[in-house]
Amino acid sequence: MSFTRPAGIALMLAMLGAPLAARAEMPTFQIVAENGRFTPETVTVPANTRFRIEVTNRNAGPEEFETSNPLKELVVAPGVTRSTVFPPLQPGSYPFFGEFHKDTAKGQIVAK
Ligand SMILES: [Cu+2]
Repeated sequence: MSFTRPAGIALMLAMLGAPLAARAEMPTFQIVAENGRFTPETVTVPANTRFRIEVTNRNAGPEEFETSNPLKELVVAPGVTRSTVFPPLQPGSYPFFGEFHKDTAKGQIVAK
């Protein structure tokens, strides 16, 4: 199959645009790491839906946002915001913790 030049460009733009649209529509949830804790400590997300967790670190040092099921590790330098995308989760609760403040930085993602 061959395309005229304008059609080819339009097709390329459409292909580039699709992931951008998916990114914009993905549910995103903010978590702040501060004073060795996460806020909020319970994050409710839609079940069976990919979503993004965005972690802002306001601690003086680095923090690592971590879940063991599914396995996710996100190291965040102080003053930085980083995000990670979770796969669709079955309804249930999924603990997370801060690797560098294990005693205090604890929470859970609740999928419903
Ligand atoms: Cu870790």
